[in-house]
Amino acid sequence: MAETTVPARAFRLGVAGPVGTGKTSLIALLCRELADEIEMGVVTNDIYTDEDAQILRAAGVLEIDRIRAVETGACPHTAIRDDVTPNLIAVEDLERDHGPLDLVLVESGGDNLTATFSPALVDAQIFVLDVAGGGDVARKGGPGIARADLLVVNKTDLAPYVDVDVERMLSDASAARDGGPVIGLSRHDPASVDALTDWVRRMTALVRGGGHTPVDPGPMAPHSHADEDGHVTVHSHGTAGHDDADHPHERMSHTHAHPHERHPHALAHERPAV
Ligand SMILES: Nc1nc2c(ncn2[C@@H]2O[C@H](COP(=O)(O)OP(=O)(O)OP(=O)(O)O)[C@@H](O)[C@H]2O)c(=O)[nH]1
Ligand SMILES: [Mg+2]
Repeated sequence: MAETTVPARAFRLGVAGPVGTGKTSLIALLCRELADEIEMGVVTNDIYTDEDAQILRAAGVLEIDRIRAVETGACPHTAIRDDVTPNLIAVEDLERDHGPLDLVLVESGGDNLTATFSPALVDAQIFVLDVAGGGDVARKGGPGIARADLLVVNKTDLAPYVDVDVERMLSDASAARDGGPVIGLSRHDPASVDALTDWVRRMTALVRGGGHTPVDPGPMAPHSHADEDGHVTVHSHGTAGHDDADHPHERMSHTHAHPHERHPHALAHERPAV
């Protein structure tokens, strides 16, 4: 019998980046532009709320039940890198309820410059910076900037107001990525929106056709968090994708657009070979 290389599941595309760079807006844009031609779903990760999911549902860009939220608890990068189970369950729920899907977008909770997705959760990832974070940020590098599958420099329309030279920032970013793809994006610039949607279309076809091997951009640098009581903890993560004892996970939960019974998912998730 001939082997098929087409994966039985959707292309999982992560969207990471620092707080407020425009991850939810980018996802809304992709839904608006592509939902007519690509079967899509979205999973959002917020620390204590499902606010990003609510924003996307309110934007009316996708059927509300195709937008699911994971509440990550204190340590947002944990949910996309060290303990990906609630996200995998949310993705699998979407595929079970609305499948077959072509593309599931997973938004990371806004985090620091070194937060990246585990390849156990996503097939590819976009890292989002914005010009308002400063023209130097791209030069500083880090695993997301250097090795995400695509780097987006967002809000280029704001560059004149924050004294950033966009061309310079894009060429610095390209240098930090050894020539890897970089897109300057503004939702007010249709050509840049086309560049983004073209990249997503091409990646979807590549991944669904079995022609893409996920790459791990690498672990986070040591970093610190303030907890709810204002205590700051500095820590680092192991490189093998397992939990550190000082990371609280107990708050992580998985919520739905409307209540329905939890299904009996096994907690061990094997990633099908692509
Ligand atoms: N001027 C301009 N503003 C933008 C653009 N894209 C997003 N924004 C604004 O940037 C702000 C943050 O956008 P979000 O999409 O919520 O950012 P986020 O990265 O999802 O934020 P967190 O999830 O909180 O980390 C919002 O006020 C958006 O309207 C853009 O292309 N141009
Ligand atoms: Mg967001």
